[in-house]
Amino acid sequence: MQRSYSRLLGIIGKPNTGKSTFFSAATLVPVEIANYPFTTIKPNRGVGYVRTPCVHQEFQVNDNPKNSICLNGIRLIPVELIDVAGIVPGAWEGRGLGNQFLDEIRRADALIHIVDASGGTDCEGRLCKPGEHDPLEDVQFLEREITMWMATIIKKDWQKLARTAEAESKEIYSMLEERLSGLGIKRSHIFEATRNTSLNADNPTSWSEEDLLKFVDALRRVSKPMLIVANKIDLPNAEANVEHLKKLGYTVIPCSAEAELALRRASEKQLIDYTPGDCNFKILEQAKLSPSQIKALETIRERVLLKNGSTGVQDAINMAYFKLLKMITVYPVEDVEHLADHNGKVLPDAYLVPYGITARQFAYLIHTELGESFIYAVDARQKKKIGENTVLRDRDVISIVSAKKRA
Ligand SMILES: Nc1nc2c(ncn2[C@@H]2O[C@H](COP(=O)(O)OP(=O)(O)OP(=O)(O)O)[C@@H](O)[C@H]2O)c(=O)[nH]1
Ligand SMILES: [Mg+2]
Repeated sequence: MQRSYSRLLGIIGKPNTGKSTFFSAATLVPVEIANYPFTTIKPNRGVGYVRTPCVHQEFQVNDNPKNSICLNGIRLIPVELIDVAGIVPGAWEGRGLGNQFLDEIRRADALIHIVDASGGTDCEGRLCKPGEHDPLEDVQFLEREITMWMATIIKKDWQKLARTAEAESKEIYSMLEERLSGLGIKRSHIFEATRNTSLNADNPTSWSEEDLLKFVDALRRVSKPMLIVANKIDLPNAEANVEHLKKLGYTVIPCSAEAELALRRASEKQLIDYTPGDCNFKILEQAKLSPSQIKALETIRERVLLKNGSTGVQDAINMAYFKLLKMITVYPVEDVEHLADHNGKVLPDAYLVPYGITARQFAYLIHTELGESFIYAVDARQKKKIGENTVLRDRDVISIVSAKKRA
């Protein structure tokens, strides 16, 4: 059986910030996009890509990608995204479309918070005078919404849980893990949150209401790490708002989801040469573009790409995977000489795996049987045997030698 380390990225934010535009730009799934709140009601799920330089150039071979795509030396590895309805202040208590929509992000491993950086939408996503609304308010309210939603779930039978843990000398970690598994929260998250708040896990009945909320907030940070994407960077006022957020210490990715969507669509029709995440594009079919389309593309080049280095959509997905979720890419092969699988396909797969994974854990990921019969692995770059406990590095090319077969 093949195990999976796949992760789900949740695209969230107040209504009308460009969540569905971002989702559609990343996945090319056609979805409803409109300039008013609550355009999206039912969540959209789709596949986007993480971008990483492919190792085939370094090894000077031609590759035959199978589980991913290789475009102009760039490996694009599929990842799952979910775009949900807008969240408004008080959603945890049922306001707007309420709890049901917070519930959609239960399974998300990391969150991409899309903010309207132009300040042209109020706290509920209604259009207002451009620049009138401060996006800082959105950043702060959303964190609180998620914390309060989690707190409501945890508080339900907290007293009973804490008392039982103490009376039966059970670990609060395992009890909470069971209680919170539906939220995608793992034991390691609970452990880290307790440590970060210096609360006494042996005596949970002594935690005050404030302690509990502090704990839940820490739990949110570790179990649903969040990235701020400052969307609509192409509009006036956006740049100043991004600078303000950065000055306050927030990590913010300037973004124009609309620009990325236009570029991806033009590239799909082979009108331009553009790989997601590129800092520029080349027009291929000038004759097939109308003067207004050319003007729109040139505006994107000038106002977005040349100013910010990219549209920001790909940077956000990469940052979520590589920084927030601390994933790396590893290429499994069977034949180290030719970097091929048993069908002779060169560098067919690129796996996204958590940083810290060992050679043997990686073998288990490919197949349980391969993990069980693991003898050693070979690092194709160094042409060197590595043991089961060797921690793999980003962009490693690895062959597993097992008692049954090679991978
Ligand atoms: N200028 C500009 N407009 C954008 C950008 N991204 C999205 N928009 C516009 O913002 C409006 C809302 O976009 P949606 O993608 O529907 O926003 P949403 O956050 O999914 O909205 P709800 O589903 O209602 O919560 C639309 O008019 C988009 O065209 C951008 O990068 N720049
Ligand atoms: Mg939407």
